[in-house]
Amino acid sequence: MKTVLILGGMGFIGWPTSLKFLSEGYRVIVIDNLSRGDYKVADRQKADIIFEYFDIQKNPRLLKECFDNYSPDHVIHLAEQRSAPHSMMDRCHTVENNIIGTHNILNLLVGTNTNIVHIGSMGVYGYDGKQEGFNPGSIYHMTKCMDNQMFRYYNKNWNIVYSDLHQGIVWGWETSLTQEKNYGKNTFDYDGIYGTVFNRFCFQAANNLPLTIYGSGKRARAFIHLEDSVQALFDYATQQKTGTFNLFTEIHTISDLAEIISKRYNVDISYINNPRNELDENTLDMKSDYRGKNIINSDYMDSIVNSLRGIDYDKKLICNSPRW
Ligand code: USQ
Repeated sequence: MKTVLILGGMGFIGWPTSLKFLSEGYRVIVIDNLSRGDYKVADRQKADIIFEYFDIQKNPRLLKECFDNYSPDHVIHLAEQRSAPHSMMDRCHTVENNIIGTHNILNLLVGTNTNIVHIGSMGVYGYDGKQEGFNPGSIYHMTKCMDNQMFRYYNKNWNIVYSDLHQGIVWGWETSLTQEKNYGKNTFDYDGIYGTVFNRFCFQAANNLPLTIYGSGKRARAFIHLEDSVQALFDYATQQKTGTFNLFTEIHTISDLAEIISKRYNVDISYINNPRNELDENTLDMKSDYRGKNIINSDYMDSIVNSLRGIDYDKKLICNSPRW
């Protein structure tokens, strides 16, 4: 039986990825520090996974024990602080967590045949219309650029096989596997720090709140659905391709997304001062290395919006983004 180590395997992308590998017959080892603290771990441990609870940045010794005990075929690295707004409030934590954590893993891959798959971000290129080289817009995106440099170096010097997947904004909630299995719901963030734009709009539409466009909203961004994101992680892990890949299925401006949702669910749009330091308008002329589903503005979107109707939420969290 093949073994996969999924770092951050309890999170929004990690949990469906864990179930995906399980369904493909893998022994699945999840390592997670439960930093968001709100996962129903007891329910999830009913699944046939091995769960190791520790922080890979602070405990390189425990990480080494896991490598020695389980000899993984693949490592999926999702154990990063993944919010751009949070990274602007806690720069040191984001850099320490993401950079040292990634390096702790790479250090243990030397001398093994284990490949690593990591989620980077389309935001590493910046959104200035050039898309040449790296030009990060936040500390979070800066750490993804630095991760990429470390992958390249470890590949050059020790032939470490890595796939760094620069994904667009991952949207959605459940996947077919998280719905089918009875291990509790996947995580969903609607707030202004961890919630990302399209999921926030779905949540706002479901609860009859105006859609919060920052600035003019004429900024183009790339998107990929959670189910595609998980499939890509599985494909790149098993195909063992080395390199940096761009993964998205659709490009829309924020205002186009808001228009689609506003019309479909009859909700208002509210233009608010942009809390972020970013261009107000940009185009995005990028090619994706992944073919997946184009399902924004579909029945699938209806199913997310309907499942978010009437759930308890805290109004103070809708516009709580830090300014930078
Ligand atoms: N935005 C709004 N209204 C909102 C929320 C966001 O107009 O209510 C705008 C932002 O100003 C920004 C765009 O939507 O221009 C995207 O913001 P976001 O919060 O959806 O995404 P971002 O902060 O860029 O980061 C997210 C994830 C990150 C991932 C990244 C992919 O948090 O983990 O790597 O998307 S990408 O953006 O392609 O770099």
